[in-house]
Amino acid sequence: MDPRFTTTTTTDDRETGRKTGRRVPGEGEPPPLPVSPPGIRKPLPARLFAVHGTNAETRWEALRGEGDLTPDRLFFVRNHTSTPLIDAGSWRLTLWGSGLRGGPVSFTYRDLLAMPAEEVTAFVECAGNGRSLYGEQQGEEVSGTPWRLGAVGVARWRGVPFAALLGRAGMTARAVALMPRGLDPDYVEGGENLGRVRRPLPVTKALGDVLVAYEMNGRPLPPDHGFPARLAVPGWAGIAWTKWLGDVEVSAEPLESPWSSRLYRMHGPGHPPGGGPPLTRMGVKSAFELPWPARLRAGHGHLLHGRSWSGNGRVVRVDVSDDDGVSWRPAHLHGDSSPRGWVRWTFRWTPLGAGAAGLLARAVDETGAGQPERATSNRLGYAFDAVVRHPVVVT
Ligand SMILES: Nc1nc2c(c(=O)[nH]1)N[C@H]1C(S)=C(S)[C@@H](COP(=O)(O)O)O[C@H]1N2
Ligand SMILES: [Mo]
Repeated sequence: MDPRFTTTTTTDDRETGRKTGRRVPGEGEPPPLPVSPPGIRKPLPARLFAVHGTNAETRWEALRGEGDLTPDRLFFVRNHTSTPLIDAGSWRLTLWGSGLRGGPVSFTYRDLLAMPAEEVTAFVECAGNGRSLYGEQQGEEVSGTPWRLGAVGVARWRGVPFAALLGRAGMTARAVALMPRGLDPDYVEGGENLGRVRRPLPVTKALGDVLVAYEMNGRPLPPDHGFPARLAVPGWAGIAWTKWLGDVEVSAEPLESPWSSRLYRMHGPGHPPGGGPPLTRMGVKSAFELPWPARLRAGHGHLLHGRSWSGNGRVVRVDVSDDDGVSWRPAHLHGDSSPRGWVRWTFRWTPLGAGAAGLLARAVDETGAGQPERATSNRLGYAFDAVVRHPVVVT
């Protein structure tokens, strides 16, 4: 038995989601007990978030009435372990490795703030967003955090172009791989210690539109989102967006980690042995700002709201169906989709009879990519990009 619990009884307080310890008279001070979920610092009211282990998923109905940017208080959190509290004064970002002209080069928080900054409005989305739909819609068993569609958020990120930091650190033409690494605790999976979260980033992407971001929506990054600095990798899966960035290996040789060699690849029938290529760009998705299931009155006109986004660029068209995809009507797009963010849309719908119904939305982006009827099966449930049937109860 865990020795921390030998002198206390533990009750699960369902109101607060906290574990509370009661002292046994005559014993020593009770040790600090874990909160639920362990390691996320911001409040996670059940109205706004669904908690899955160490992660918190945004409820789509909570985005109703919000603008293009997802506020921090609604932004999903995907933590392999827990949010570290980092002192910006003593923090250093160190670049090192065989791809640099000289030895390691460190930057302070003040160094970053003093460098020329850029901003990008972009979504960050977990590669596993929509994973539970593999089961719900396709009857496939997959493993991983059972997100619905709330592992995505859009923010305005401000920071230093990664290219500028690599230049200052003396990256040479021999560099072929980068390995950004977080300062959060080691990740242990099935008894195996995989070390700190790290995943190779191709030099070509790093020299493109990647920022070492220190602001989110005009404020310093909140602790849960990577304070003091994280990568912003527009269009790419969240795993590339290293939070609590501590160091970057710059290598003249290719690099790999469990997050590139095994995780974040498509495995299973139809994929190469060992998995497909590392996942990078996210596909096209759409979601309604409605509870799951939604309850709507029959015979009333409802103005439905939703959002669509794509890792390839702007969303140019969204259609909605209330008859399981037999017929489609265009949604009204509000404003121009930002190329790296999402587009908001509305659709007027008057359900006729009471009973169970479904609403489908599908988007097309500027490259012509759309949303298929079925997503590509894979054992770890990544990259669910199919049209989602949002369940509705008409009353
Ligand atoms: N250091 C570190 N960086 C990380 C992670 C992590 O656990 N540790 N999770 C990654 C994953 S899988 C995702 S989807 C995004 C989530 O970003 P958010 O928590 O700010 O929404 O952060 C990425 N960066
Ligand atoms: Mo993720």
